[in-house]
Amino acid sequence: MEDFYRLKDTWTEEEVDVADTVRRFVDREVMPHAGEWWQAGEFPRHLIPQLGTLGVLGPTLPEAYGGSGLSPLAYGVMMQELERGDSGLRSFASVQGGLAMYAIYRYGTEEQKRTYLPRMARGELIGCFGLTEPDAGSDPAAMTTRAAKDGDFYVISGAKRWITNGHLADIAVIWAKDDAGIVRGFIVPTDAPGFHAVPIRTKASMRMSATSELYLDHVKIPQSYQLPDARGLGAPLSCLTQARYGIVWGTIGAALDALTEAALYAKSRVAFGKPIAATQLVQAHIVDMESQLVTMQLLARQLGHLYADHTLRYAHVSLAKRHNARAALMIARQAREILGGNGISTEYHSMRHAANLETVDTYEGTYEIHTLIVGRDLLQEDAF
Ligand code: TGC
Ligand code: FAD
Repeated sequence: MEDFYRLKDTWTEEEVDVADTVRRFVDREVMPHAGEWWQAGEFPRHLIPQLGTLGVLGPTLPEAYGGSGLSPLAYGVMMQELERGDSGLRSFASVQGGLAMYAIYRYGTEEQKRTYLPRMARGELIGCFGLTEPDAGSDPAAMTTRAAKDGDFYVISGAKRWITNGHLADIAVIWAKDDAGIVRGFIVPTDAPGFHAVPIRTKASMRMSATSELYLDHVKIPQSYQLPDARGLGAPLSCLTQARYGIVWGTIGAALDALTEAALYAKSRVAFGKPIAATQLVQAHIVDMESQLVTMQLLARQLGHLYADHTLRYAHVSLAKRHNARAALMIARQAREILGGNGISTEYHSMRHAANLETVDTYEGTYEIHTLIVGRDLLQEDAF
């Protein structure tokens, strides 16, 4: 069920090793407590040093910057194993590695890379990525946060919303328009005067993840905190491509956990004198779920090959993110249904995954936005 098409036969030794290591960690440290942490609405901060030691924070970066130069496929299976535990755990790693660290790696100076990246890889320094604003989510070009030049300083003012890791972070990568209206990136220490992070406590999804509003009230930072090579919206959008790639893989983990739970439950739950697994309608659900899962796995694997071959385009990532987030959500909802009344309890995992996947379907570009990205690529017509 987990590997119906025997894709693991093609895994490299590196992929097998990282998957086993992360799987053991998640089974031991996360699975027994995931429901409880999710209910409490808190990110398990005590796991952060262990996540650093496991090597899941920025693993594709070169060793000089604290990474381990992992292949895109090995990185993918790592994200899959994390999200088998909880989407919030994978989100922590995606934002730290795929967004905040990648932004510094791709657009920062050598000094910025050496100052921040190794400590971020070890989990000693936490980062967040502030692009979305209260009135600019799908359309980040409409952002109103401003970075005004003031001698050798920038003064940043504005608000960001829905920022993962926001109130855990030591540094925030903030995207703001400069005096010429060009989007630029800045490394903002979260203890700078005028910077406030406020947790969002009303979530019915992603409850194990820290999500925040960020307020920047005339936050004055030296020019040396600017990411000099980031000019224009393409810079933050290129970071999104990295994190979206991780989501394509991560969603497989959540879907797999839900499907496995539903299949086990169906075999042991008796109704009308026989296991519900022996009814045609439950089998139809399970086969639909497996069919979706296999499609997700094949998409992710080929996406990984395109990445490794340097032929990956962002529309490829959009199609796979759109498909896999929605397919995982459908699988988790069906799993919840098979579990009946028990399915709504966090003693089981499927409802927690389904609730989380509502966010995953929305963040990093909604289903509709990815439809329009792929539509534009295929038809060369902009329909936003
Ligand atoms: P558009 O003209 O399309 O693009 C501007 C420039 O950027 C380039 N570009 C990309 N480059 C790399 N990767 C991508 N994904 C790119 N998308 C666009 C593009 O080629 C262009 O370059 P150039 O050289 O021609 O200037 O800009 P637009 O304003 O029309 O916007 C297009 C649109 C709607 C696709 C874009 O705004 C978009 O993707 N919107 C969705 C916003 C989004 O996904 N936000 C996510 C915030 S972060 C988050 O959710 C973290 S969740 C936590 C976790 O990951 O776990
Ligand atoms: P809107 O853009 O207001 O969209 C509302 C609806 O309108 C959606 O269904 C959308 O698909 C639809 N829509 C919009 N435009 C069109 C169109 N042209 N055609 C058809 N339909 C359209 N952002 C960050 O910067 N950093 C983070 O770390 C981060 N973490 C997040 C964590 C969580 C838990 C959540 C929920 C969000 C996070 N986000 C983060 C923000 C996320 O990326 C945005 O919520 C997402 O991009 C959608 O933006 P929005 O919420 O403003 O929705």
